[in-house]
Amino acid sequence: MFKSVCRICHGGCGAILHVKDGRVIKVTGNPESPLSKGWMCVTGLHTPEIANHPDRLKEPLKRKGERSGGEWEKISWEQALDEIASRVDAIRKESGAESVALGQGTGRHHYMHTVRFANALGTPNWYEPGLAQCFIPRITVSNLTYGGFVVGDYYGVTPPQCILFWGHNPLVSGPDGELSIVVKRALNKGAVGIAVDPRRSETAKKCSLWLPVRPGTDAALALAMINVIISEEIYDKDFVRQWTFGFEELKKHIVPFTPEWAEAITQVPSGDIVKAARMYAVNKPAILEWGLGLEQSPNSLQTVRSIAILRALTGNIDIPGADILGMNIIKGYPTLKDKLPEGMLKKRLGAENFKLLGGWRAFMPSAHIPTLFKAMRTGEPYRIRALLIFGNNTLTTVANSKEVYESLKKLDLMVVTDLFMTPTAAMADYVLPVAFWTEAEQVIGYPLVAENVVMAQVQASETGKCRQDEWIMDELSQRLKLPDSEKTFKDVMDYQLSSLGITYRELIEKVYIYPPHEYKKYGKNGFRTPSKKVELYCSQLKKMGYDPLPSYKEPPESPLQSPELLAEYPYVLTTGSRRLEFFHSEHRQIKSLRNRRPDPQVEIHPDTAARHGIKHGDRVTVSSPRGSICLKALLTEDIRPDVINVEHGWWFPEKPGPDYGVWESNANVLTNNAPPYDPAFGTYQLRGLLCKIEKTEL
Ligand SMILES: Nc1nc2c(c(=O)[nH]1)N[C@H]1C(S)=C(S)[C@@H](COP(=O)(O)OP(=O)(O)OC[C@H]3O[C@@H](n4cnc5c(=O)[nH]c(N)nc54)[C@H](O)[C@@H]3O)O[C@H]1N2
Ligand SMILES: Nc1nc2c(c(=O)[nH]1)N[C@H]1C(S)=C(S)[C@@H](COP(=O)(O)OP(=O)(O)OC[C@H]3O[C@@H](n4cnc5c(=O)[nH]c(N)nc54)[C@H](O)[C@@H]3O)O[C@H]1N2
Ligand code: SF4
Ligand SMILES: [Mo]
Repeated sequence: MFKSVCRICHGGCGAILHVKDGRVIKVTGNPESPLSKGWMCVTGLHTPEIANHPDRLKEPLKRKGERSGGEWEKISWEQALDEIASRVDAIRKESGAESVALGQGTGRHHYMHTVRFANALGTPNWYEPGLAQCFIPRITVSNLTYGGFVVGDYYGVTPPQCILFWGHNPLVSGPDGELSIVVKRALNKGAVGIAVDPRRSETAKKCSLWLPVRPGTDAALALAMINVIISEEIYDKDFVRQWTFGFEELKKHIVPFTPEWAEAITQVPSGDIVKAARMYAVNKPAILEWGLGLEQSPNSLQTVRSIAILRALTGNIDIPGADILGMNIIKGYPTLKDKLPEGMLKKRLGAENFKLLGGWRAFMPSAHIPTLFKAMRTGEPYRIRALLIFGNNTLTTVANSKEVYESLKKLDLMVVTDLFMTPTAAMADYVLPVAFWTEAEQVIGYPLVAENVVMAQVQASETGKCRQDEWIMDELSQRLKLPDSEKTFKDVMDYQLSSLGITYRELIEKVYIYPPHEYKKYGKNGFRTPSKKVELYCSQLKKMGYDPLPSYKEPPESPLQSPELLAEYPYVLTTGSRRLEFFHSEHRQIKSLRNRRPDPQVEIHPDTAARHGIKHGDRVTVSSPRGSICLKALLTEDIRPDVINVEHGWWFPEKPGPDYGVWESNANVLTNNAPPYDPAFGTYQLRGLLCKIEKTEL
């Protein structure tokens, strides 16, 4: 029996692993966990089925014959690592380290190690499919506005009185800073809920007020709420006076953004906007749960900023039962950023344009995905020759999959590490088998970025020759003689814990480190911003040439902005709303999970469906200017009649490779990676696009 922490998603549920002959046979929730208290979700409880799945990759594979030909040779780790290292070495010597790019998936255990590996390798070009589309706008805006990242305080003695869910559905997507179970408990205990979402999501159903916003117009709604809170003087006057910077500028700026102005843009009745503003401002303490609804449109900076200001006006920062600033009790990951040669900062693809994604002031500087993939495809501004992907199903999770495919085809060297063969891995030259969470070691600070609780993930089982990603990177670093390659990920774990005076082995004994939360930390030294206050007017943005006060901008592809497309594509497309059973493109091969949700679904309002003769369960073709896919109709009144909601991440492991049906129902065949992007983050548009629907002719 091993006590560990589930890492299938970003959560960190305490888990007890029951092991026999080196295999996990059962998993149960660990009641000792201060976060999950014995609870685990349906996917977590299927850990043994995932860990022991017969399709798990078990040995390193080398391509035989043509790319995507589907023929593989099993090779040893020694051979795989020697050959990959020598090919990377040759490419970096011929074309510069920048021509070797690294890719990775969302928030995995090896996340920061990949950044470290990129810096040591001397390449500025690494990416992750979230970042500009996920979390980086929230983290960066929090840092700029409050000087640190905030998370909901569900664990203290004071319960929240109100929770405002903005473009976020934590009852399903829970572990993205908070666990669904604690959110559900807070709502059940009487916190009043408000949901801003074009769908009446699972979370919205538990709220007393639902604002069905037109996708992509959230900034207008937030500006109007700021207008109401200021003009009705229901802001926290003491907090605003003592702890905010730029209130007078904001007050002047906000005058035109009335609820009536916002109603015309968002299509939310002005009366409901006023009601929401009052509910959030008056019911204190309040938590504001924000999510992807805000980050997947090209006005992500100002949208997230406008919403961040609501917390500050109401003083809901770092007080019990509100949004609290993280404690960061372990040392920051040593990413070796000083090892990246200076000239390389300039070469980072997209950095010059998108300063808060790739520039030196960015929270975690990375390459801009559309610019990187264009470089792969066209050689402009320079060629990307090699791509090493540590767990990202690029063909399903990056916008405009067909262009992604064309880009990957141009590579001289492509390496993918994964648990399973995927349509992306099938294009690689080498596919390396990685350890599942039950097979890997990690120090986990949770909630993500805030790190108020520290936990140990332990190796409890083994599968074939699978090794954890960090080990693979360390082995390559040693072969390439990279700086600091003598220190392995195990040394890094001990370094991180040195702030607590313990080692990883000692953390395993303790299971959890959970110091009491210190509220109102700003009372001592102020907020960690240039003015030491919450920046309603953001001086740092101003310095970088961005608007210091938030504003609204219509998304580039929308019924108002692109009327020329409207005749052919009359509906608004959103993609990606999460499902309990799947993590992005994962788990389609896990029978028990797939049986609960066998087909990719498109949510359509019954009135809209009737116009096209579509019935519940029919096959429907959804098309955008980029392409068409086919899904099963789920008719529901819980969605705006003009909105079509498509699941993302679909491919069919049961269909033949190398494609595994990836072109049939993959939402990113529809999405757009073309400019304009958010000017600070380079965010592309995954929601609020235009589409049409028709019944599929069989
Ligand atoms: N249209 C649309 N597209 C989206 C989104 C959307 O809402 N709409 N959401 C975006 C967001 S927010 C995100 S974060 C991304 C997520 O995008 P990805 O990170 O690509 O998503 P996954 O499918 O979870 O993971 C990719 C692969 O990682 C493998 N994997 C799992 N664990 C490990 C591990 O420990 N090591 C390695 N090497 N591999 C592992 C899985 O088997 C899977 O094949 O998708 C983005 N794409
Ligand atoms: N089970 C499961 N859990 C997950 C994941 C998963 O794949 N599966 N993925 C994880 C990851 S990486 C992430 S980033 C999180 C994401 O978690 P969330 O932030 O909750 O993201 P979604 O569920 O994609 O979208 C949230 C809501 O945004 C709404 N929405 C769509 N467009 C708009 C809009 O323009 N404005 C507003 N206001 N709302 C809009 C959708 O209808 C949806 O209900 O979930 C994490 N948790
Ligand atoms: S919520 Fe995430 S961490 Fe928790 S059990 Fe489910 S998959 Fe695992
Ligand atoms: Mo994400």
